[in-house]
Amino acid sequence: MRALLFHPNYDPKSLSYQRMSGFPLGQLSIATYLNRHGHQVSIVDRILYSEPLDSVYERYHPDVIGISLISNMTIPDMIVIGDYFRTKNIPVIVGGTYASTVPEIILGEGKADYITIGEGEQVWLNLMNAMENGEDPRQVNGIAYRAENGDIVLTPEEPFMDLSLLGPTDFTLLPDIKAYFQPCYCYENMAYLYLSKGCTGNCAFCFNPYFHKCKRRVRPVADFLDEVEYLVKNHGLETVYFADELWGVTKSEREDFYRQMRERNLSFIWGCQTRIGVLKKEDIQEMYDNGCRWVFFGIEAPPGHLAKIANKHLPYDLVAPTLQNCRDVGMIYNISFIFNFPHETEQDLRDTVQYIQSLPTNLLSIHYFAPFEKSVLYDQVVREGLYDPPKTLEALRDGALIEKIYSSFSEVPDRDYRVIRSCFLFQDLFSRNPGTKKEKSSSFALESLKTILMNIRTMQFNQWLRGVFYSAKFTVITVSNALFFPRIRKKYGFHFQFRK
Ligand code: B12
Ligand code: SF4
Repeated sequence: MRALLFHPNYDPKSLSYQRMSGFPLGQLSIATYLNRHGHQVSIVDRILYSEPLDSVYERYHPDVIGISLISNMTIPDMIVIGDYFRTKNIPVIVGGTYASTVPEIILGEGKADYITIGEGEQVWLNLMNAMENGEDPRQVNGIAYRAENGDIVLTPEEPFMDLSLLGPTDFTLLPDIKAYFQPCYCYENMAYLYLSKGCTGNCAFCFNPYFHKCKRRVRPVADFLDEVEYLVKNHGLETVYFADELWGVTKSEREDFYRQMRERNLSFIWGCQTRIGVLKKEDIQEMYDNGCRWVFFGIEAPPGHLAKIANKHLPYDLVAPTLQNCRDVGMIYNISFIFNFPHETEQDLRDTVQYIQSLPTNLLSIHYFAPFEKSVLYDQVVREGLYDPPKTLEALRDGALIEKIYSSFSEVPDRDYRVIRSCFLFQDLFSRNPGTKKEKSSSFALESLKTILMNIRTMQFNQWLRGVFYSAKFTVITVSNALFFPRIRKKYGFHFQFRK
């Protein structure tokens, strides 16, 4: 059967310079798997290309189409694509992390025939085979559909697959691989690729415990390195950002990775996300020696009752030493915190500010708590009447998620959050990274500027211009918030600490 998998474009309302396209890894993996099983699957990226749907249809004549949804930012385009193909009586299947958490709303409005829940490869294969053989696709596990009486039915879950059955992803399915490369920190030609899926964490704000069931699975290193080698040798890939939730948890896993890299004589710059408590100083040094130049740690809350709300279970005694070890080794490190947890008080925010300032910080990411569907805290804020959950696609689209402060959650005034967040951002803008001359000379400000300029390669000019405008506005607001509210800074004990 012929299938077409879409990477939908962003809602113009949500456009900023960051709204770029990464490799559509989910669609690539499904397409690779299906093609190896005798189907003909292609990918259409609507972020990078604006070919009209009529012409796409004429070119491919698909039997079925798939649309991926990883956030609310692409809902309008999902509707446009789905409506177009449904008028041609072509079944529409929507999937991906976000779609998996809101099947009732998408199906309730008749915007898809099937939603795949969770990992897509095997479910897609079963669906395509069923359609091809004239069987009822509603017998397939791992999907949601709308029954004749209007009920939304979820079929039994499809078990996780053995990732070694996937094989290396076929990047030749994309017409212009280089269009997906971006600058990252002070490095060029970076792409997101993944070696493992899922994580063992059970954080209350995250949908991952629902999606990956607190399980972490690793692909064969050889498959991953085949992909890197192909991209390095044929397309000039220089830098890899591991899209894994939790990179390299055990020493043996890390050593196996380094050994296989060495055996291929393959060297590239990389960065990853991992957990406090996993890495000792010698491990960080070993990562650095094998090309790693940045590590991301999710801390999210200071020790105490916010940490309990987040259910993060961090070994807090290891936070400062781990960050110091990164600094000593010369590794760039980024730590993240969440503001606006349910019932957060001004004292809590003071504690968070004090805690952050007690750490040897490098880059800092601060998000506002967003109620992600199918997370523990989502259920809590809905139960407590603090959040009126969106019930329509229009309402979902308007829920700006992590960029929005939901005032009903906490006792801290919105302005205080904005000012404190801006102060930390401002501090990052003018601070230097650890590392060699190259990393040190690249401040966050310089890197952001470079990213904006480079995006002109991958965006249409009017999109890019709007992104530049958004960034300029964001910078002006950040700088004014950081400089013009000394009383709020004092209230939370914030003082600037620029890193030299
Ligand atoms: C790389 C990445 C990005 C990249 C590129 C993503 C892309 N494809 O365009 C960039 C940086 C652009 C990005 C942006 C954003 N991201 Co992001 N991103 C990731 C990351 C790290 C990896 C995703 C990935 O490629 N995984 C590997 C593939 C193989 O897995 P997969 O995508 O889950 O695909 C499988 C299934 O979902 C399913 N599937 C996927 N697509 C499809 C399509 C069809 C038709 C079907 C049937 C099934 C299906 O089958 C696939 C194969 O098993 C994940 C975290 C993670 N580790 O998963 C976050 C993640 C997906 N991002 C997230 C978010 C919130 C965002 C942003 C909203 C952030 C922001 N505020 O700007 C934006 C939204 C962008 C958008 N297009 O809507 C969340 C989504 C949460 C949720 N409930 O859905 C995640 C899970 C991070 C997190 N833990 O919170 N992201
Ligand atoms: S926040 Fe990170 S560590 Fe926690 S469950 Fe989600 S992916 Fe895992």
